[in-house]
Amino acid sequence: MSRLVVVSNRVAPIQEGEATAGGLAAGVLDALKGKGGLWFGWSGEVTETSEPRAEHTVGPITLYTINLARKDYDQYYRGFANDTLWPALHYQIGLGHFEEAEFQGYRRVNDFFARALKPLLRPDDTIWVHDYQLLCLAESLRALGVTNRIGLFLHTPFPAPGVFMTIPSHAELIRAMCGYDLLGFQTDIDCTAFQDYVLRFAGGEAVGEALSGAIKVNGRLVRTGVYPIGVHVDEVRAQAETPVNRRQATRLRAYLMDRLILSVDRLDYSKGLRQRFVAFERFLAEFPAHHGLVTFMQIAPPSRSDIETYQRIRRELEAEAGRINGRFAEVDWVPLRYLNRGFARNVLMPLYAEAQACLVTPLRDGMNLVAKEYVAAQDPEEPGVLILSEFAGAARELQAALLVNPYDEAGMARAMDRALSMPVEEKRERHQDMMTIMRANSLERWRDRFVADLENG
Ligand code: ADQ
Repeated sequence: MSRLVVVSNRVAPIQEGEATAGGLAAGVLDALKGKGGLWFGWSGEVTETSEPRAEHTVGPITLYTINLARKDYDQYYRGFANDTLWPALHYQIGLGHFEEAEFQGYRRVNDFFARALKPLLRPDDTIWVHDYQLLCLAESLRALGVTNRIGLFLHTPFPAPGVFMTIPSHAELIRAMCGYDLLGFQTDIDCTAFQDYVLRFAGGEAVGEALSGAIKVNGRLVRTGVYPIGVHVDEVRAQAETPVNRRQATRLRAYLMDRLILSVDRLDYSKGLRQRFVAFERFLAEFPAHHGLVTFMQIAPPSRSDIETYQRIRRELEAEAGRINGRFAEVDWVPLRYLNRGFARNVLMPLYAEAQACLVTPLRDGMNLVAKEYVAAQDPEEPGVLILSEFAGAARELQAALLVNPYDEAGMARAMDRALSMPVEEKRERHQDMMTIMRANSLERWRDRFVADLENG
């Protein structure tokens, strides 16, 4: 059996026996726990020079981290990855900004990852790379003579070619991505957009049946596929139900009114928070029957706060929250609670279970695991309602949610009213439909299908 080597921008700090964070970290850890293997990435530390830093072992997993120099961090991470690629991948081209030097820094750090990883590799290792920070890593490894199977899973959306082409280095990026053996996407929309670019603009030719996803390009065979990431449904429900967690959530709830609408996001402009706040204001204006009874709680810890666009969205939201509360609050009622910090999963999951509705309305999202966690946390007898953006990857599977367009404030306001007035039978039916799909597309299945396809391709 070949060893699994996972490479991601960050290696999550893990200790043996400790509960781990959600999302990518949980998926990666699961994959590694099953087979054993190596997890390689940046330590999160910025030091004088970029250098290999530490290796330590937790059970069957070896964690290997590297440090980044200030210039590398600025150009690769803060610059090209988060200020050019991230907005373009999320269709926010007006927010992106391109500097050739930052793109060169991105390439330089991908090369550095490859040089630091190569001595650790064995000939039959399978290498699974994660996300938009490392689009060029396979090409860097190939240049060093690495012939192992290398796959990339993109956690973000992949946009339509016309949007991707707004990045001046788009052709070079696509050529580098074609150095992978397998490219995995969250949804058919992302996968088709990538294929469309390669077939129409990069000289690729489809191989085999039209839907096989295999493309011949630059003399190599590249396979593409759709692997929707999921959650551990039973684990989420168990966390939501643990008595001590529940007590904590009930205490939190005691400060709120009868009806709780919850949103949980990283503070990121792709998550549509400003539009959501405005939609909530419209809901309060148009459905006064809920006044005095409803609380909208937005949990959004700052992220990437050393980037200007992120500082701006933070300022905007603070102003909006103040304005909306100023307009509607009463001495005994504050309609909007804006919590600018993260919460541990053992607080978050029971809070999901307590909320009558969850508003997940990104302008674009690769998947959005909050939507799936919310559904998994519900009591099947008395579930809450998921209001979901049609532009979240999760909407491709969770068609039984109340789907909304995040640019349509009136539509979102109506959906809030509908969620709070929905008969319990309808809620149960919708919940059951979503659970059936989520059980089929669990985190285990995502990991097993990707690794099997990469190994057996
Ligand atoms: P993210 O953009 O970070 O991830 P998301 O999928 O919503 O977004 O969340 C990932 C995890 O972070 C979830 O487990 C969630 O519980 C946790 N989380 C989010 N906000 C939190 C908060 N305020 N407090 C505490 N925990 C919070 C990227 C892509 C997504 C894709 C994931 C996984 O942008 O589209 O779903 O990777 O592939």
